[in-house]
Order: sequence, then structure tokens, then C-alpha cells
Amino acid sequence: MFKVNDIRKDFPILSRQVNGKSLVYFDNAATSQTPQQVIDVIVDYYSNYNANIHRGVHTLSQEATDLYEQARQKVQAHFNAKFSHEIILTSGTTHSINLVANGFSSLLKKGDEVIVSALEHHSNIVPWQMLCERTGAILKVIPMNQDGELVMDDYDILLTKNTKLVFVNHISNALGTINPIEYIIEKAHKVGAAVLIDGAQSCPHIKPDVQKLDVDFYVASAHKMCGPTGVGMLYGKEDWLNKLPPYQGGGEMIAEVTFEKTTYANLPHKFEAGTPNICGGIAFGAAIDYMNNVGFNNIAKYEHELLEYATEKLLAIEGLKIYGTSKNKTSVISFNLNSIHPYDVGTILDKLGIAVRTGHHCAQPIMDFYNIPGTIRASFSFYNTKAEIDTLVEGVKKAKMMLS
Ligand code: C6P
Repeated sequence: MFKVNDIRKDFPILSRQVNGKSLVYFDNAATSQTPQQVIDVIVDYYSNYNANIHRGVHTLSQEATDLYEQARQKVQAHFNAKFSHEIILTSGTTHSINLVANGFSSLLKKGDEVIVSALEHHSNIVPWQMLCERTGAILKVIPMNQDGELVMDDYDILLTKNTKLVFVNHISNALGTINPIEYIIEKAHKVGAAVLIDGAQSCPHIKPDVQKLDVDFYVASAHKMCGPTGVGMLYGKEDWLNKLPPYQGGGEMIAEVTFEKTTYANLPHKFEAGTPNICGGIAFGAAIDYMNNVGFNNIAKYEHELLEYATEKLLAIEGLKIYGTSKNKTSVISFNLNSIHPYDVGTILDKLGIAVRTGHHCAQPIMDFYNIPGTIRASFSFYNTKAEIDTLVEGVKKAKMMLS
């Protein structure tokens, strides 16, 4: 039995009031809330260990370095990377994708092909468009269907001997669709293409095994998995990370610097220029511990229950349409109410203490596909309850009445 009421006690923010009502936080796909166990690690770091890392012989610096490197090992173990130097700690998913896209500038030439999907967040579109502009490579798109699923038959046709890279999200942030990444990776490798999986939305729900997936790059953000903002990870196979040039130049990423020539540090430091988000990295490790203690099997089972419950209740409201109806989806419900603008519904829900995201969710091509300006997105986490879903349903009914 999943003890959600006990879990909720770990999250201080869940007991606050918003606009005079108990907060109902359904914007988990934008950022998750932070348990006390992670907040304590942040306070402890600044109270006892704050120092720069990899630089000082003094005790504080060495202790902070140890904590940071232990966090890297936690990330390695969580994603089952073969080596800890295959884990680059970045500022988040966006940074990780840009790092890889920038690196491929020196590996692609005019006429090479790269494949994206119709279901991507702008973070997994724009850096690659910039890469194509720099190199003359051609961007191809795996189309989607009305259910918000990728059309795999078309993917098979898009892959050619010229395909060098495929980049797809594991789970769509706007619709919640879980994409068939095992198939995508296997097929890409058959034509010799590398694959980057954007795991920003999967990591709060699933524990990915990068070796089992045989994926070349996997990226995620800590703030979507109970960790702080401004920190995230890039997993890259050792061979690929060795092939890519550094992204940024600066302190820590060098072996030796003279005015004639600079040589670079070994992995992972080659990609970690400047003072990193040390406290954030350590807290990321604590967030991974926290989520593993709750257990990803428990999380998946409970969130699925929430998804089914909410889908049934919301669909009972006349004029409500859900976008993203794949059977294979996670706990995200994107919907609209007749022709009412999503922003208006979101504003009324906020007055009732309910936090949802409205708009295009940084996925404009998906909105264009459905020919809508945006949606109302309710995204559930393992600390949400069916009672909160009832509050949302009542709120949506009220908004409909007020705005119709
Ligand atoms: N999506 C959402 O509300 P950053 O901002 O770098 O941590 O993550 C970017 C990102 C990349 N890919 C996917 C699939 C994402 O969902 C996100 C972030 C949030 O949907 C904020 S826009």
C-alpha cells in the first residue's frame, strides 16, 4: 500500500495556502517539489562544507570535492552508466543538449542528415536547428498522429545511410506520451547513427538503464526529480565524449595552458568549465536517493492510478477534450474546455489554489499540429492524491461555468 499521506509530510510546500486555499500542485512536469531530506542537504552544505572544489588542499575544499564526486557516482549508479566519467554534471537538460549539439558541429558536414521528432520540447529542436545552420546538415522530422504518438513506419523511411544523429524525448512534456525509444535506438544504430534521448520528463517516473538501452547520450534535469534547479546531467558513452570537443573553455577543463596551445583535461572535467553548481550537484545526489527510497515501481504504479482516475473524471465534463491519448503515457493530462482560452482557465484555477501550466509548453509544433493556441496541463506526481484531483475537477467545472 502506497502511503501517500506519509510521503506528503516530506514536502513542506504542500501544506501552504495559495489564495486562501490549500495548494494543489499539478505543475510537476514544469518542476517537482523538494522534500525536506533534500532541503536539509542544501542547508547542511552551506552551513558546513561551502568551498570551491577540485582546487584547494584545505579541508573544506576536499570535503566539498568528495561530496560532489559522490553525487556523480550516485547519478552513475542510478542511470547504470559504466563509468562515473561518463556522467557530466551540467546546469540541466537544455545545457546538456546544447553541449552535444555544439560538439557535433565539428563532426557533421553538408548533406548529413539528423532526425528529430514532432513531439519535442524546444530545447530538443532549436540547438539542432542551430547545428544544421552551422554545418549544412538536413533536419528531418518523425511525424505524430492524432493520439500524440510517433509514426514509426515513417521513422523507418526517414533513416538512411546519411543519418548521423537521432534525438527524441523519452516522454513528451506536453502530452505525456512514452516514446518507443528502444526501437528508435536499435534502428538508428543499424544505419550507424548516434542517439540522444531527452529524459527530462521520464526521469521523474522511470529509472532508465543507459547500458541496457545502449543509448549514446541521455540527458535530464534534477529539478524535475525532487532536486534543485540549475543542475542536471549528460550521460555520454565514453567513446562519444572523447570524440566531442569541449563546449566551453575556462578553469578546470584544461590539462595545460600556454599562450601557444591549451590541452584539455580528461573526462568528465573536459566538459565542466568553471565553478559548477556544487551544492546543486550534491543535492541532486540526495534527490536520487530520496526517489529510490520511495521506489520507482511504486511511483509508476501509483501515478498510473492517478492518471486513470483523473482521465475518467475530467472526460465526464462536457466539452472537455484531452490531447495525448496514447495508451502508453505517463501522468500528464493536457486538455481544453470548448473554445475557452487555456490561460483563462488557468487563472481561475490559480484563484482556487490549483497550480497547472497553460500555454504551448515550449512545444509549439505540437500545438500547431492540433491547430490550438495551447492547452491546460495538469501533471501529477507521486505525492498527489485523488482528493486533489477531485478539487481540480470541481475547479474546471467552475471555470467552465464562469467562462461559458
Ligand atoms: N519542460 C515543462 O513545463 P530544463 O529547462 O533545461 O530543465 O528542461 C528543458 C526541457 C527539455 N526537454 C523536455 C522534454 C522538457 O520537458 C523540458 C522542460 C518544462 O514542460 C519547462 S519548459
